[in-house]
Amino acid sequence: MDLKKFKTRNIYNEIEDGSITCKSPSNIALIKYWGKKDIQIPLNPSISFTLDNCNTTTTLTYQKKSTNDISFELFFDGNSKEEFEPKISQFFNRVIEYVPFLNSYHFKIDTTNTFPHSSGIASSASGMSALATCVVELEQKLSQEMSLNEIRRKASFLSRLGSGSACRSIEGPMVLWGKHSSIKESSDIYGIKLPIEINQVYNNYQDTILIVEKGQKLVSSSVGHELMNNHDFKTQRFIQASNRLTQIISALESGDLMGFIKIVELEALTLHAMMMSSDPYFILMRPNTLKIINKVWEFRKSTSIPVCFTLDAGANVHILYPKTFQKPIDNFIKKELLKYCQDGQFIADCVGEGVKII
Ligand code: 2P0
Repeated sequence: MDLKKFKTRNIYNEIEDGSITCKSPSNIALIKYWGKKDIQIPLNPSISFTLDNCNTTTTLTYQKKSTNDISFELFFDGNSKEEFEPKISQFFNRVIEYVPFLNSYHFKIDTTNTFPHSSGIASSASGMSALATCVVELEQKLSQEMSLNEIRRKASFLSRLGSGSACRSIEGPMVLWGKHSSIKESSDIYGIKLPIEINQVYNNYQDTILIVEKGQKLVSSSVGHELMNNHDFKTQRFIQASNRLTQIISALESGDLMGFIKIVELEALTLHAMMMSSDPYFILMRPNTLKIINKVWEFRKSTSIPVCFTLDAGANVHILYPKTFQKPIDNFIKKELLKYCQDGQFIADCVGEGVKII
């Protein structure tokens, strides 16, 4: 693997201080990443929709210093957040060999999310991709050597070192991360905009996120990934994910919504089946997660509206559908599903275009 191209080359500009602000979205995987090796190398390729409304805005303020070490302070919604510091520290330590100029600055990181921290929506994808993009923008100010494509690649590459799924948040509307035989540009070390002609039925796809359970989940994704290493179904699961990726690409190109729905729901249930059959085993779905799934199936059967669900590593349910069906689905959600959400909470989101410099 050629990692040299991700190292900072020349620094031309002397910059004392300043700030950079980036806004980066979360993403929802359709083919799931569950299992990794080494430093954030996925054991199977994954595909995601980039989201739009669930995002993190991060301002990175930098000030030149004389010592040569990593130095930062972190503020979340204006308050100092020590509990998030280890994850940021780990990020800086992993990326420093690619962006050694970070050692010459003290950083203040100010971050806010559009979604509530305790809503059960993972903030690592949007948070880490926003921070990584700020870092790459600073490099560009110092060196002015990268093309837009190189900036995106490097932002995705560094994001991955912070959190695997974060590397899928740089671009939109769909991103592929992980080597797959049918797409030669695909890579294990960064995400790429899915290089296929996506059928227009997927334009402006909607994702209503039903908050079944707020708060911290009982088992972290890192532990879940780790448990795949000795999982009984490991070999078959990674082959299956690659095969499903081939199938979903075909459904995305042809506009075969029923084929798309089948793979998306299978992937969601397989992800949770992996958790339920690992050692130790665990369940992140809640009774209301299952009630919602059954209601979605009943509604789809009785109306033939192409709505489906997917799940993240938690109890919340993402309801996915084409924009054309917004009205009947809004009614369905309001009448039949919100009662299963904690405090009736949900987030109306849709596919988006990735990170933005503000
Ligand atoms: C995904 N998830 O593809 C899968 C499906 C959750 C369910 O990637 O350890 O926070 O930082 O690489 O990216 C969540 O795991 O894990 C995740 P790390 P990450 O979106």
